[in-house]
Amino acid sequence: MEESVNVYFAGTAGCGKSTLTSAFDQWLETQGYDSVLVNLDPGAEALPYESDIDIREWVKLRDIMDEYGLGPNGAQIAAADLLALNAPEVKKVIDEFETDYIVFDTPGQLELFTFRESSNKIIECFGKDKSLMCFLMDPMLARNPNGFVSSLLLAITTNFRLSIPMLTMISKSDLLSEEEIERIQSWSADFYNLQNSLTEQVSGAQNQVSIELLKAIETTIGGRGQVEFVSSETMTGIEDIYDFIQEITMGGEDLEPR
Ligand SMILES: Nc1nc2c(ncn2[C@@H]2O[C@H](COP(=O)(O)OP(=O)(O)O)[C@@H](O)[C@H]2O)c(=O)[nH]1
Ligand SMILES: [Mg+2]
Repeated sequence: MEESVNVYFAGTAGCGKSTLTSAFDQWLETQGYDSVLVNLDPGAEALPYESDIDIREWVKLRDIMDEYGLGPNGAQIAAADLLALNAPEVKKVIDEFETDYIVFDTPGQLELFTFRESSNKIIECFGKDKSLMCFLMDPMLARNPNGFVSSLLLAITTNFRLSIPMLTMISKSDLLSEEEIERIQSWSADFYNLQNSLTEQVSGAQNQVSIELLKAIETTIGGRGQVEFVSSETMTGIEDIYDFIQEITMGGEDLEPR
């Protein structure tokens, strides 16, 4: 039995992770692949899908708030750490499925996934070798040059922290106009265009900061902030996720960050 591929969907709150995790899971099934959907968000109140495995069976935000007398923020942090503690148990359940793909919906707030050491533990426990991530950028943020740079920084930071191959996508692309998409594509293709748009958007000291940041990003990722567009509404770009998985897992390359 081939080891299954783990695909994590991450991004800021409300960027469309849960919806896309479910859309991708369904798309895989229609293509004849077997996939298992895992909810890793202990704070989810209502989910737009029925998961195969739900972390809330082990760790639930509401219960933690009651049990430890914590507010939602403290409980989120406790939950993130409890999640890592329970990961081996969850892994046992995952292993009962014989499947090609495991898709993971991650906690609502990105910082819980990016900045807690527990996420690295979870990814390692579930098997890091065949793991990759789909990082979603919020379209309303990414359509402005300053927001695009900020989102890119978040994506890079996440990749740096978790060090698994990452595909960066603008989510809910159906909400963007054709012009907005073209503009973002031009930034993504050439940072020179991004720098020009930044200069138009802001002035003075903030502009200087933006340009210095851009230079640092350019050095880090070689001048290309390549992004794809995806929409759970129109199913645009769903296949790009699959192609990325193939590229990473079939290419015979080690699963190092790109
Ligand atoms: N127009 C549009 N709305 C979307 C799309 N994906 C998600 N949404 C909406 O965005 C909101 C947040 O989505 P959700 O998946 O819960 O985001 P999460 O917090 O990142 O898990 C919900 O109201 C969704 O219906 C999309 O592709 N297009
Ligand atoms: Mg969600």
